[in-house]
Amino acid sequence: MPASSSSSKLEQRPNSNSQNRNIVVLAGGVGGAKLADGVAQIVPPDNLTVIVNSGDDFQHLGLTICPDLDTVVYTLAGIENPETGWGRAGETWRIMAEVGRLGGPEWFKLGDLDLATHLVRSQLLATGHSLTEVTQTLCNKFGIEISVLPMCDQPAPTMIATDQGLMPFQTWFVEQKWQPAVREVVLPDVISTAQVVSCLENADLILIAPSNPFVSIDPILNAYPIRSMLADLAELVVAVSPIIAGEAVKGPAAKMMGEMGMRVSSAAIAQYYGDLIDVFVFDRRDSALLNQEGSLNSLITFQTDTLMNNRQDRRRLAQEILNLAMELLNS
Ligand code: FO1
Repeated sequence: MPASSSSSKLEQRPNSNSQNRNIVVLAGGVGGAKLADGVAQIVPPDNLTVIVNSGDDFQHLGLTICPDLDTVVYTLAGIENPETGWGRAGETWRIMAEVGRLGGPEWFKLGDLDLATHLVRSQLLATGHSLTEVTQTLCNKFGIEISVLPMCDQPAPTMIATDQGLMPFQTWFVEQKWQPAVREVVLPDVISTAQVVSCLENADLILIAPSNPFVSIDPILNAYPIRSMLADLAELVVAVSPIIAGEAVKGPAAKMMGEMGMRVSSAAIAQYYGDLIDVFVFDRRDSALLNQEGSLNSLITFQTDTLMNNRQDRRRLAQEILNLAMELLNS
């Protein structure tokens, strides 16, 4: 909803702290997973839902691979690979090596432990379970109590229109190492799930994680009716910038901005989200730039250290955002 309407919206909520507010995190891969883990360290599991991009899902080696969902699940379970942020810690690669020896594709690295997730998920999907149900099953097995929901149950493949033609997201991102210049991100029309709609209806606070706005957050918003629910409902929407000092914390967000004709800055991210958000959280290193660009109108802004190098950083950032949000919700 427009930032200018935020005060009337804030008045609709009774006083309380983050312990009994319903919080929803919209997340892509690594950045989303880290912020979700920070919030999960503070908020009781029943009050937290993470809605995850499934636009990067694809079929590979006959299996359904859901990279962002798995990154969120592994991170919340504390078993993510600390070097890459995706995949499993303590991974071995015997099957991939043998796939390569037999002439199979090796460009997308699937570790032996990670492959077990793809095998079980693919088998459950093939026997009629929805992606939402399968994700719940995997969360239970990994001991995750909070609710992790895919943005939709239908396949929702993100396509990237580049100077070398239209290609599936993972072809562009991993196989082509996000080098072909991006002209446009092409998103299919998909419908979200009853579970997503219900958690958004009950949300007090929605956090848009510092994930890539174009290939991680937009696919979620594009799953009907998520974008209109964020615009129309009375919850507070807070976005965290994935850009620090003109660079993406991880991945191609900054490169894409340049290629799509945007300024590469935190302010441009805030303007991109526009009326959808009430509060914009950005890194201290960008304060001068944000003041210079000075076109954020009535948006509430909050500056802090947004880098999350360890679990304490995740918790600190989440706590600062929750403190601000509770102050606004209770004012
Ligand atoms: N990213 C890579 O850059 N190279 C890989 O080989 C790769 C394998 C991979 C396997 C499982 C998984 O869950 C994620 C994986 N990723 C890999 C990351 C992933 O493709 C991207 O980070 C996301 O799709 C973008 O958010």
